[in-house]
Amino acid sequence: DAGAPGNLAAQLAGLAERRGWGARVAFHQGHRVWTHGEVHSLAARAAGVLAERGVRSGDRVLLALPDGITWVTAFLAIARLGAVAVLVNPELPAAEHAFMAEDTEAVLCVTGPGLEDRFTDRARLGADQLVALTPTAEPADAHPTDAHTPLYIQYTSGTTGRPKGVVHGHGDPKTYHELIGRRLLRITEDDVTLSVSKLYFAYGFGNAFVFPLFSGSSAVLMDGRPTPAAVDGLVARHRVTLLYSVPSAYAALVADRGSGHQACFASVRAAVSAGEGLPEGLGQQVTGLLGAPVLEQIGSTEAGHAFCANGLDHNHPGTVGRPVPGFEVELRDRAGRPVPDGAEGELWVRGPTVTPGYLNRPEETVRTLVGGWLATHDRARREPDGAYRHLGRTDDMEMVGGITVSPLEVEAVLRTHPGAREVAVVAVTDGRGVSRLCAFVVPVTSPGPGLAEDLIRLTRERLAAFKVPRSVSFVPSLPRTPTGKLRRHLVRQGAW
Ligand code: 3SK
Repeated sequence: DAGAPGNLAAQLAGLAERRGWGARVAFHQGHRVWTHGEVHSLAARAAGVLAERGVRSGDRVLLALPDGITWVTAFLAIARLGAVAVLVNPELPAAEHAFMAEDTEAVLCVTGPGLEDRFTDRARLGADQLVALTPTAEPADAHPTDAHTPLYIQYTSGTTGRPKGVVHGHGDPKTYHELIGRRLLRITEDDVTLSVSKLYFAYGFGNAFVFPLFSGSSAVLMDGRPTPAAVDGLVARHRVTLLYSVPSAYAALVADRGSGHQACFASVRAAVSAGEGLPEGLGQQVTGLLGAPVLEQIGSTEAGHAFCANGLDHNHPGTVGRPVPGFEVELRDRAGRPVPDGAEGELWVRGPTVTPGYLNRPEETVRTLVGGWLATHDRARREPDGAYRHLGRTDDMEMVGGITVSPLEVEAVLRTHPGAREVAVVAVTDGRGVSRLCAFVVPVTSPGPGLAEDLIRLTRERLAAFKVPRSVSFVPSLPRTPTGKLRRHLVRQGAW
């Protein structure tokens, strides 16, 4: 009963008041907590600070802060004024921040620690100044908006290419919560969330900002790296009930803690995995370790949150689940025709929160959004129960010796080796223009002699000869997007 989806900040403040959530904890950060009442009151005053700085409805304000209460109140303050928050990863290089500020014509940049020398060509407000000015500022009124009034912009480069700004409206967060938080995950006031994915990213924004504020529950905000020690320490300390993570972080957790149930995870009632495909074996190990179901889902920045998901009522491991109610999903061939049932195709989705388009990119908008349908560039197959099995990205295929190879198939074999923590297989072209399949492996521990030969032998035993990598390189990490999707083009270029 959040009311008609008008101004998001007003929707949430009104909901918290009507439901009596004022004194309930909304966010934990370090040793501090903030109640729902405190969050909405801080946000109204922070909106006063931004209004004093000249921010008006429709203006774009760039938010380059680490996860924390200041991020939350700054976002709600921008929303309250009817301005548009541009959510950016604070760790990006200066040139990418400059591009995003320019592309959105941001009137103000709210910056975090370490970014003091950024955005020198436009108005800036440091997080510490915002925090200092907020308590004494006059609360600002909520600007009237409707469900389609732009609320926030997130950048996506997908796994390739130049970043594109994706716009979402004031009505979208309520829909994410109704469809996913409430119906599929059955979040209640008593849940405690931990999301490895950060707030500036679509997955983290829904998990740790939208769902807690719409359900009267709480989220643990983590501004550092989600190392296994950080994750299990926070789960145990805050008695986390919902853990949202990505396959590479789950793999690190299992490599560190094993797959036998551990008491520190006793409070977890469900885990969610997204960002890239969760290998079935890893899913089983995570279930063993947490003693809770792992619900895989798939979404995108353009869709706002997940469009296919497993839920507590229906979980089909190895798939990304069924279409989220309200979303339609079609599998199409390259010519855009629907494929026969059971065949592989490209996933197209249509649904209530799909973005109207990219900022300043009419041509890319027309290519990606056709008649209200979004081309996801994911490949999938429909299972008899209506769940979708994710088969990688349309740009995942590699060409070697004139033959197309799915690197995912080779990676799945390499991943079964106990010495391999993460793997990526790509075609690399040598100085003579010859393409060879090469494996890049993050080893579990420092690689002993013979590990590379072992891995090659494994693929030779299980795969056709043309799918066997010609070399194995050990690397400390692989390039990934903030949700853990492999940046295959960077692996191909050897540039990370
Ligand atoms: O990356 C995904 O698959 C995802 C899943 C849920 C919500 C948002 C995103 C981007």
